[in-house]
Amino acid sequence: MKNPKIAFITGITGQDGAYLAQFLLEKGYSVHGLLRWDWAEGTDRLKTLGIEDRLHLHHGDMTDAGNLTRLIKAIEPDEIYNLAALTHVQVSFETPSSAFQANAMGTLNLLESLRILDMPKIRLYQASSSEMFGSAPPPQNETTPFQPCSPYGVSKLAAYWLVRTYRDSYGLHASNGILFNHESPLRGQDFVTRKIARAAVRIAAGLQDALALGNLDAMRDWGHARDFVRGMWLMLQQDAPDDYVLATGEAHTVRNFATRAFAQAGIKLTWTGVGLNEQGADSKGRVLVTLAPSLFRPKEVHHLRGDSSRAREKLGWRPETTLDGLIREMVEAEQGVLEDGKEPPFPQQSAAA
Ligand code: G4F
Repeated sequence: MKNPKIAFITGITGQDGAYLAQFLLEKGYSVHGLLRWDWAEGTDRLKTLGIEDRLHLHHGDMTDAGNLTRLIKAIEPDEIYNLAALTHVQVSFETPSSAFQANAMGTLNLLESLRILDMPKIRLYQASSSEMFGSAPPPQNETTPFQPCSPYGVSKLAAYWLVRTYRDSYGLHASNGILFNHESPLRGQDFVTRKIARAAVRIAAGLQDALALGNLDAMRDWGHARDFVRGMWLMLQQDAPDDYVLATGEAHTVRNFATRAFAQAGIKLTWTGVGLNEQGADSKGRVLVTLAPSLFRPKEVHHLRGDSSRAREKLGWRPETTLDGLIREMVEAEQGVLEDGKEPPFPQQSAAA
């Protein structure tokens, strides 16, 4: 029997890492993952997908170059997916230095390991982000000039350029996936989609009075993480490395997402008021959504809507889950959690989100 391909995933315990590991296992890969020893969420997502026991997990840290080099030498992967990062934009305003260490310096450590080890068969996927576009007007694609608006966006842009520089200088097979927002029931509770889905279900069940949100006017292009990890893999199956946008091409406001999620949970929201006084109420006039100034960011990315024509044409990639399908899955998952009577996993990382 042919030996399986070997994949090494940094950030395997996150939403994307868990779905990617599941996807690669289904393809017959031997999957290794980097596990941060102090990671609070542990392996909850891997357990939820029922794959933890099929993985090879190694303790390590993106900021420890020697550790990364030794691991890559021992694992001898065919493909590396660099998903490890501090991913919360608001948190990156609070801890910009550690965001930069993990996201930019971590990627540099990985690239240097690959250069020093000189293992040319290895293909690298870099998790770049639509946050790099920042205030650039939509639709954004691979040729749109970047205008990041947060320490997170800047750190991801540094990593993006490092990958391109190492690709051009040393011939690495390294590709950037510029991914627009992608969500699922495995999202952390401090990202707006999961926060809304969870609150809608808890309010409908009488377990929570109201939900506080920040900027309702921000527009995001939300897809399903399961669709996006398939795109990551497709990038590494190409003969030549390149950079690709993955997006649904549709953008909606946070307000619109909340309206749909509450409707899925059985509550019809009506919005009244302007600015910080805007609020969402149910048909009995009970105020269920309010705005909190602390949840607004120092600088906001107002409108992200991706043009993924290149990925659709060259990779044959397209998203399969609609926004309503995504919301249904997220709300139903929260309802399932309540029925189980267990506290939901993947807790909040930030007090300010
Ligand atoms: O869910 P979010 O925190 O995601 P954000 O900032 O768009 O970033 C996510 O997607 C990026 C891809 O573009 C990734 F690179 C990044 O790692 C992360 O996965 O916020 C979405 C929008 C923002 O405009 C935010 O200001 O929702 C707005 N928002 C309004 N109220 C809120 C809230 N965001 C959060 N987290 N919590 C709120 O209460």
